[in-house]
Amino acid sequence: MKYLLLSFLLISAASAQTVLKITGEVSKPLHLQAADLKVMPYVEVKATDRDGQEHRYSGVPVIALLRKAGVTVGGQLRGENLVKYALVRAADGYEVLFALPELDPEFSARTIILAESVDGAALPAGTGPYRLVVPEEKKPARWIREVREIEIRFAK
Ligand SMILES: Nc1nc2c(c(=O)[nH]1)N[C@H]1C(S)=C(S)[C@@H](COP(=O)(O)O)O[C@H]1N2
Ligand SMILES: [Mo]
Repeated sequence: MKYLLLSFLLISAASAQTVLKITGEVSKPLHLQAADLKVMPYVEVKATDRDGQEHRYSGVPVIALLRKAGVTVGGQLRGENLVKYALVRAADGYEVLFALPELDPEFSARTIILAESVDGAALPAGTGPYRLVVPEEKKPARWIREVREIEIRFAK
């Protein structure tokens, strides 16, 4: 009985874990759990991986995450807000940066996603649970694996 209770507590604690933080210049800082991401809009994009093959990735468009956190996108992406950027940080300390217009469909024709699956399967350990997929980028250096945080900052 004691062990049953203990495993129940451990399982609840594990499933309540924050998987992604959105911090910095946002009106609503977010500590999202896997279940919060599951109910967000999902899209599928085709992109060419490092192996030179096209794959189907699915996940949440980064713009949807920014809107949820109250980042100045869409009609608010003008004036001084044009010098804000998103710094994306991974479990291994790797970081990549996007200017906000790169992530906003009013500026950019490509949809950058926080992918959670490739060709219908979950991303492998060391890559997932979430990685960015940046379609039409000639090299995948910004396809950051094991994403943990998106921090919005002012470049001044
Ligand atoms: N977290 C994390 N993501 C990362 C890197 C890294 O070192 N750490 N390297 C990047 C670089 S330089 C490349 S080329 C691609 C390689 O993607 P792959 O692992 O799918 O081959 O991952 C990118 N994402
Ligand atoms: Mo790379």
